[in-house]
Amino acid sequence: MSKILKLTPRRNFLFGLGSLAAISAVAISRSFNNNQEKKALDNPERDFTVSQKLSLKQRAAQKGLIYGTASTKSYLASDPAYMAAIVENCSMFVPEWEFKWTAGDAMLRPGVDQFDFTAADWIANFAATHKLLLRGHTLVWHESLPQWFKETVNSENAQQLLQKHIQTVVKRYAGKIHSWDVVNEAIEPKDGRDDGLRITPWLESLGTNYIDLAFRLTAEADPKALLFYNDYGLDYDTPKHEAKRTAVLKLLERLKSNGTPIHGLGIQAHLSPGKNKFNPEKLRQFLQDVASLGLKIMITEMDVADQELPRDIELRDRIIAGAYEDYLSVVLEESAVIAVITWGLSDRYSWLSEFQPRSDKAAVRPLPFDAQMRRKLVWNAIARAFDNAQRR
Ligand code: 9MR
Repeated sequence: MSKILKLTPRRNFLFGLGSLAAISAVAISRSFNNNQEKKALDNPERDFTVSQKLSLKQRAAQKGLIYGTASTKSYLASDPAYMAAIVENCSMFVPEWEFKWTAGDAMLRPGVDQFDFTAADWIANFAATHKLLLRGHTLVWHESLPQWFKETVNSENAQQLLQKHIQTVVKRYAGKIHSWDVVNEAIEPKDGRDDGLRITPWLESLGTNYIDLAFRLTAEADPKALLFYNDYGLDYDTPKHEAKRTAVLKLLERLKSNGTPIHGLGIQAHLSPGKNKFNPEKLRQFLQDVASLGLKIMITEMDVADQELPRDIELRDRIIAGAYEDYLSVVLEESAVIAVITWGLSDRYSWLSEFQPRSDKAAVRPLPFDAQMRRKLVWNAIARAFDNAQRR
């Protein structure tokens, strides 16, 4: 119990990362004074033009792909222009808060025996009304857990808690969900275990089998939904990302060989150009390895952190759009990739403004539309990647 209470909340963890990032921001802005570095990331001649007047979802659909975004009831219900842009551009929707145990202003699990579906139902209705495919995000995560959970969970009651949560939530939306992120972010090589599993309340109370169990319970409660394992830190050519790719692959292999009902891997793709080296070959190989297990792949939370990029908006937007197109043109070569989701649609609403703000206080610009709901080069970059993709 005490160990669980000592777990660092995500917010602090990210602020922790934030301060580390602030230190490396100094290093990076130094390197941006170095023209060579800047040239490597920016090409003022780069072409981001697109042909035809089609939305992102139409361009994706032409290739048998899905494009979607994440948001919350709070933003959608108070912002008709934002809602309209989502409906115009997206064919898939992910609730950023409402299907979690608790997040933002949403509280699905107010108590050990309590469920409050008001906000989650609103999201399910919104998706149905606008014919958006709906993702369930997420059932089992070490973050966004209510205080009562942390005070209650132990090895005697954890299985029952997991079972009750999954059966109740998944059954309620059964038939309405395209895919569930059944387990989110369960790998953390730096926690030091041989299997790379993150040390979480679930692992500590149930052992390694909590992952298999979660997938089996979800499959029983909604046999039609696709079941995904979702994680971040898989994108770059760094020892950290390499270790994560290896551990995720090992986990997926184990789940498949146990006969666990898993259908895909969600790659979050929170990118940070200028900070990490992108190696298309390594990413391609990883995607092939995942696909060879018979799994689908979705890019589930794409955005580009600009915390360490130059302030100049034209230059910054070009670098960000370049990072999107470079990444997507590699992942869309793999036919197992079925969808691309950005973690928000407009810079008006991005977790990065709060979690990874710029030290110069300039607004972050991680998404396809700016804060005034005007299309940015990122929109073009995504459109181009869809236009150039092979048909599925
Ligand atoms: O964007 C989400 C933010 O609004 C929430 O406060 C936070 C905690 O629930 O989660 C953010 O989304 C995360 C996602 O659920 C899992 N991958 C990382 C995302 C960004 O932190």
